[in-house]
Amino acid sequence: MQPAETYHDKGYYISDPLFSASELAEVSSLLDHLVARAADCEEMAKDCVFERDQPASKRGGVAIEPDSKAVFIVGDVPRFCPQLIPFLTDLKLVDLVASFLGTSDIVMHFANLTMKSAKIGSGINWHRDFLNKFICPVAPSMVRTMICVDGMSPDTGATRFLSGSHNEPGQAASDVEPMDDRIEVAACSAGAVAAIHPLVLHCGPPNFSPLPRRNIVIQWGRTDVPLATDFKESVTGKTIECLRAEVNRINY
Ligand SMILES: O=C(O)CCC(=O)C(=O)O
Repeated sequence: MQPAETYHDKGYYISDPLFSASELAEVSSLLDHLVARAADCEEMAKDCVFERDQPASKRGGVAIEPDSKAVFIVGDVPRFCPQLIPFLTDLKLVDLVASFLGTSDIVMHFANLTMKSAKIGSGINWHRDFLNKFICPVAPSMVRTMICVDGMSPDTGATRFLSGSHNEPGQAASDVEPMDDRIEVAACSAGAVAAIHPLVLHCGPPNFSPLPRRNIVIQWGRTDVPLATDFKESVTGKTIECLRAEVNRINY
């Protein structure tokens, strides 16, 4: 099956690794610096969600220090780390997105780091990405991709999908049975890309393992479908060409 067929059939797709070991080492080091700055940079902290602010119920009741600097989400990563943009706009990734959206006229909506820190990384409840109140198009013609920098395993809190639920509007997130045999675990190697259909139900358990699980989540949309929301990140509505040109200007 072609990636787009799997994506439309199951509501998600997991690729083989798209990034080489040296590319991943560079991304990993950029993320280490980003996360280290997050807690102490006031400007960045405004765009972050910290583990200390998440309810303990999202990590199985495990308590953490009130001054813990562990981040759950770093928002607008291209703004705080433009060196990541060449990876976020990698042609192999962009080609996949174009095949899922049925057009190469695509724009980025946002990009964040969703990090499940070692031992205390919060889980994510069952949900659909469309509708959302953050950055959302008027129709469900968007896709979220995740660059799985560390890969994902059941132990590190791999995303779980209710396969086929993008075609079942009547299936409520709150009614998913834990033993439903349509639940599939998106285990993957470091450097793989996971794509999430806007209507598929997905969730993820906490990360109690000694290893971090870092995913760069990028939401993409079609150029011809406007946003229904007002909020904007630095990349919102920008094409690949525009984003790459900005990086070239910075490097020049
Ligand atoms: O990080 C994950 O495992 C999933 C992220 C997610 O659920 C989302 O961005 O909608």
